[in-house]
Amino acid sequence: MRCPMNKGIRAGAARAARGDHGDSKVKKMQLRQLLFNPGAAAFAALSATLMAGPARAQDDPLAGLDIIGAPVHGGINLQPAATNIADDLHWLDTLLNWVIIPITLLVAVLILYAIIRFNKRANPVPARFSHNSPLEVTWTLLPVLLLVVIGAFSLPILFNAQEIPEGDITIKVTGHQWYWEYEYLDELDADGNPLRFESFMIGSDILGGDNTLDDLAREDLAALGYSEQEFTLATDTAMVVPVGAAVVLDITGADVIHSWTIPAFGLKQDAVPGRLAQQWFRAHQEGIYFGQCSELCGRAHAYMPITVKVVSPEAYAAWVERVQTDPDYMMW
Ligand SMILES: [Cu+2]
Repeated sequence: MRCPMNKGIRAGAARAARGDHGDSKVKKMQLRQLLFNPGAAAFAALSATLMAGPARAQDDPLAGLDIIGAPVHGGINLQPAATNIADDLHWLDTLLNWVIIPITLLVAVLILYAIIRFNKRANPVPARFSHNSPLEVTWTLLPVLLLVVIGAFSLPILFNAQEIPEGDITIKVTGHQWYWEYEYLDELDADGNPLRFESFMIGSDILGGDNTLDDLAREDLAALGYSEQEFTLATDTAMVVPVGAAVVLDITGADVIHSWTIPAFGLKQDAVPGRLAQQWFRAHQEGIYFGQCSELCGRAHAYMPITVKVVSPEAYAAWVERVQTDPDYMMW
């Protein structure tokens, strides 16, 4: 298994080659090793190679999470709802299906009936009337009534999604070509700055891959506990939030318009440069949830997925502490 240090260095080198001057953990890690203790760095790399798998599983506060929010082969339904907003959306979806499916069937039956009953052979002498007031009033009022019913149920759900509560946690989400950046406004890193990190697709060119499921991507997926099934969904780091907490997102774009989406949260928000859009969610089930950038944003639009890990409040606190005290952890 290739060690995390190599990966970090590769990632740092790849970013340096792109002229990316982001203040990343990778660069800090790289510099620290080179400047202070190259020998120890080599030893650390070797022991990390030997220890990475089991050590990570034991120590990682994020270990043992099930994948909940992901597409499945042959699936046609919505992903399981993991927030109150998604619960509401699923309920509304069911209601709309009860409205739209009978209407579609009714119209289809009427068309079929008209084709069979009133074709030239079956009905050689057509009737000459052109108006039927009761019928016209009915087919105008009934749809109006249906729209009022739909509006009465959908508007409260829309307002609930759009009214941003006081957040337990506020995270600034920035879309870049082609990765996401997260800044926890309430949590500090080891240097006393707001906790900030980037999130790259496993196997992406930024991490030294070529956006295909090659050997490197397979290794990294396995090292981070994912299967090949999660390729183009899983990222090296993830947004981590505690279950049950109100999470407020300030979403923006750094270059072009992106869109931050987690289907299982019922959440989708354009990330527009120069604007700050707010969204919120309260996840009610622990697990891993995937999403993908949902605004066509350039060459590697398909390769900037989103991973959110919903954990217990204790695991969240342990993760924050780990991030603050172990600068190498963020890559993992
Ligand atoms: Cu994008």
